[in-house]
Amino acid sequence: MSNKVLEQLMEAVLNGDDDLTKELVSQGIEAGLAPTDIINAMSPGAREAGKRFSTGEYFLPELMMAGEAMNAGVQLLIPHMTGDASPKSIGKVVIGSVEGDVHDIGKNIISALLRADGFEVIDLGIDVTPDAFVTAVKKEQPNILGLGSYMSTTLRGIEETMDLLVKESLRDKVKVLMGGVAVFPQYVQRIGGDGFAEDAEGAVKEARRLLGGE
Ligand code: B12
Repeated sequence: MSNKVLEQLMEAVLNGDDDLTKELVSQGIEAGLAPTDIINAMSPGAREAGKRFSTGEYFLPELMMAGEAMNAGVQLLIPHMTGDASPKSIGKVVIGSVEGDVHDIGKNIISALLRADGFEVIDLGIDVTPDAFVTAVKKEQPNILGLGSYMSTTLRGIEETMDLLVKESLRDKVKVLMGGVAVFPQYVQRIGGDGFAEDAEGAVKEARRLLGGE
């Protein structure tokens, strides 16, 4: 039964059917599937919607509906990503989607999984300016700064944030973890980031690695 749920989930997200997505996610939770497996089943639906949008087969309303369906499923899953609920924080992360970028479903998943893993997460939300990231780094003194960029046009936000960190003499005080569909390992290396992950489980592993490397 569970495999069938996972197969149907991709289609439900792609079709922007949020009721069916929520129903299938609930069935998956009841069947004892891991939240990350359920997310991994929904993500190809969102990716395919993006592909169809770029080829002109989907228009903005369909893109929005796919995003809403994915988000509805993720919101149901977040309370189930609680980990061992240990009150002790293993490290602090400030995270946000960069300036000009309102995509946040992936970032929200990462924030939830990092919290579940014992990190204290300060989520600055979407469309976060370099100034706002740097102000938060000064105030919160996190171990890790997470920058999410989901469009080629918003990669500039990552670069400007890195430049401002250097200018404010903060670059060696925080590890910078980067991700989102517009970001690639070679890019991260080129602009001097400390870590990259292409999915949420990878992000938790990278965050732990960066903590250990301090
Ligand atoms: C849903 C969606 C939307 C929704 C967003 C809803 C929301 N609340 O986020 C809406 C409809 C609002 C939207 C709007 C737009 N979108 Co849009 N959108 C998508 C879509 C289909 C799916 C994104 C998603 O949620 N995926 C599911 C999540 C789980 O995956 P994810 O984001 O990749 O996150 C995973 C990893 O990347 C990683 N990760 C994510 N964040 C981070 C952060 C860190 C620190 C780390 C380590 C890892 C990490 O872990 C996550 C979990 O596995 C993508 C297609 C795609 N391939 O991504 C297009 C896409 C990103 N959008 C695109 C575009 C063009 C737009 C618009 C400009 C459309 C328009 N004409 O208005 C606007 C821009 C708005 C803006 N200013 O930001 C393009 C970008 C192309 C480009 N230039 O690079 C894409 C790629 C579609 C395409 N192929 O054309 N969009």
